[in-house]
Amino acid sequence: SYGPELPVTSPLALGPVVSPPHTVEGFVKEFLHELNYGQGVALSRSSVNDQYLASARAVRSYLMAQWLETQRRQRETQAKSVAYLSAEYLLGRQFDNALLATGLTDTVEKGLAACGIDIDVVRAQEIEPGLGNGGLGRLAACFVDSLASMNVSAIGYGIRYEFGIFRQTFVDGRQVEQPDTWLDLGSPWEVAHPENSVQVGFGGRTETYTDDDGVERTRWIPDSNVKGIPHNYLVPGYQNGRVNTLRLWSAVATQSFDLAIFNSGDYTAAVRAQTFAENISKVLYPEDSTPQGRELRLQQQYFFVACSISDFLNYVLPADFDITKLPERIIFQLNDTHPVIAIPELMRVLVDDRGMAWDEAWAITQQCFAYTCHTLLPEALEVWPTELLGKLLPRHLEIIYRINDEFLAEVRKTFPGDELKARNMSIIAEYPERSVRMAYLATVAGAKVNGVAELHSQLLRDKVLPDFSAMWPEKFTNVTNGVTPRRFIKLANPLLSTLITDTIGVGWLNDLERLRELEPYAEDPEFRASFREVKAANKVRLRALLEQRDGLVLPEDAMLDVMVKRLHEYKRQLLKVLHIVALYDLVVSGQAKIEDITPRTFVFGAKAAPGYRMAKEIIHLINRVAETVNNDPRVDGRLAVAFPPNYNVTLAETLIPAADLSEQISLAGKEASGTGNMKFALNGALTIGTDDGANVEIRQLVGDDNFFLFGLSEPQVEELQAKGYRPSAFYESNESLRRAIDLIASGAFTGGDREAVGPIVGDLLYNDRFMVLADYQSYIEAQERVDERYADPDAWSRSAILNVARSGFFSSDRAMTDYMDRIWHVSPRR
Ligand code: 475
Repeated sequence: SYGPELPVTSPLALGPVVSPPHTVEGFVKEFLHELNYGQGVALSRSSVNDQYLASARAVRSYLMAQWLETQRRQRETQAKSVAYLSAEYLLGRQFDNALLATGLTDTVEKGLAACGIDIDVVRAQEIEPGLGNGGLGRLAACFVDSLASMNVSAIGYGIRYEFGIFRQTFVDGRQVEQPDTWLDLGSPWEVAHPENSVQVGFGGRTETYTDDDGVERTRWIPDSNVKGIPHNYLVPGYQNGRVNTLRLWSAVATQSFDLAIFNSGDYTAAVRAQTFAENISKVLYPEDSTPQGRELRLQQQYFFVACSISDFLNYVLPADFDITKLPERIIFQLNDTHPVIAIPELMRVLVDDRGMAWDEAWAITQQCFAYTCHTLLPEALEVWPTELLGKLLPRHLEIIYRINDEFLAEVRKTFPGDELKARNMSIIAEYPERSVRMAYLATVAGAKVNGVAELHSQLLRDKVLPDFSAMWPEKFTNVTNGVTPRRFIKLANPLLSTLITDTIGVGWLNDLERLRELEPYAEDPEFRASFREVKAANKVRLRALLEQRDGLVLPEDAMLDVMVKRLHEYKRQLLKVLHIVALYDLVVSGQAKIEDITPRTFVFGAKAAPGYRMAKEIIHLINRVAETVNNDPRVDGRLAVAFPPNYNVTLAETLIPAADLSEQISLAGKEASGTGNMKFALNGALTIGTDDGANVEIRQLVGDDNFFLFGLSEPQVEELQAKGYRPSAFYESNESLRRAIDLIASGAFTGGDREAVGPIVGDLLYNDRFMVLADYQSYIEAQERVDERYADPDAWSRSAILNVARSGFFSSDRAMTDYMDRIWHVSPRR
């Protein structure tokens, strides 16, 4: 609780909040203050880590002033806000982003230099918060950046995992995971508020009782509690003075709970309880797209949404807020099904805690949530066994049953006599075990449901949720993903940014459609030359990084052909491998002269879920192929394969700007959107890709001439599937494909070991769920068109420039505008 009202303006007429002056001297003072009094070291004795922590805290002070002001304005206006609920935020490093947002880059560089410190050394000290797996987590980070940059009142809620996504190492070419100890050297960007902790219950039972007005009510009596401690991360808008909040929760044991057990004399049980609580925010589940239904995962999900709802209702909203007006003040956006348990939680709070009638609470709840789906793979759609859910959250299961009963009554009214329809649409599945379909719950409760690219949204409507879209066509919409141009153009590619600004002036970074103004320069030889120089310099920068980071030495002056994304069979890293092996085979079999092969360096970056066997085999194969190709004198360095371990946001920022060719080669209909594809196009790489996810829209925008399309379309995939797909037929009828597979199968890359490649070869020939073999020939032909275009530097540059000029649509600012218009019905502050 707070004390008496204090003045908004601080004494001595210093203004509402006192920010350090935006001068070199102002920064140095703040920096030394943090170093001497925060870290407790003298400059002369300070370590790089001390210097990093002190610089970060000094920069944070500038943000903090704006953050306080942003919050004051929000309290004043009480405008409708967006609460983004996401189990993952793949933030990337904070330091440069904070400098860019505050416009302090030069000031800080000079200030540190005055202290004898190289800003690059300080930069390199930061370990990125990797609190996400891949696309979904990075999307959340882009969205909170855009919301702040567009001056939208928004708050992000999530989990402060003590260990983020594992650090990937390779031992004998195989992936070995190491814990991500990102907090070990200090976490200068967060502000913890243990005094604002929230208590969350688990387990126990429910009971009914009659309240003072004689009304029958239900209450939940949990058998354990944990405490959520909020950690605020500041999310600065791009040079607009707004700083939003990202609030991440960490779990600790509650005192009362401990005491009860301690008093019972069972010390070890008490310590176990502590462990139970602290396990909840211990580690990010490293499964991307194929989550396992683990109890701890459900605990994590409930933990963070219960904390977030409580925080919003009891702390963010004013104490006298009329809760029936909730939809006028908030929309909770559900980032996939991970936070969907928030729906019964809000119902529980409204009905059980606040005494609201069920129907009124339901009407409110239905206006407060919207759901984004990020997948089409059936194995990625979350279901929770009712047994597990009921044990952990008995009251929530009751609420879900009631929601389902009322929903099914509506279904039976809409489709009279169609009991099959009711069974198909039921939130509760009966087979193979009774469980809750979280996507259905989100669809029933949500005001809107969206997919993340046009094709994906269409397939979501037609294939995943057809009955729902028939019942509520207006519920369904699309918002194509986007990426933040601040991080992925301005910070990642400073040379290109300067070239753009020199050409079209300032202002494009928060109005990315203005990149269109570059179109005429595609025909300008001078501009094309400058554009090529930028790409060449970015390759030099990448070479230096990979040599220093991993001891990898890339050849100079080769086409850089990049495939970076999570390792998954549907993304088809194997198709890329087959291409490399086929080229290698051409060389070593003497079918082609090495001089006739376009020099290419293939770069992979990919983590595999630790339990995903086949993905790990593919990683091993890539490393083996790399070893063989790179060390074969016949290849003479004209083909090279690099697989730097531990691909993350930080590496992406150097890798993507250097790329010539972007590999987006998933089987059509499987990649919901992709967002890496957008980053590459915006940085002037050409895409070789299937008609899948947002590739479809990239191709439409950049034009067929500037995109290398190949492969089956989604309807063709369906057709082939329906008539019976036999991969071995493709193997038998295609010589190049047969030779490539045979070469792998022969053990040529595994030191003669055929068993090591058995699972991969066997799967390709007899299963090939993602139709690698069916798309092989088309892919090889598209790669030949790539070589042809690349042989003409002017033609290539023209296409690359047009990719940049026509990809402004893929700014996450545009995505936010679409969410605001189609889903949230909020507008930016002026
Ligand atoms: C899609 N992650 C991309 C991206 O919309 C799309 C799932 C379960 C548990 C943990 N993480 C996940 C995803 O499903 C995921 O990242 N999906 C991706 O979302 C953003 O661009 O096509 O695969």
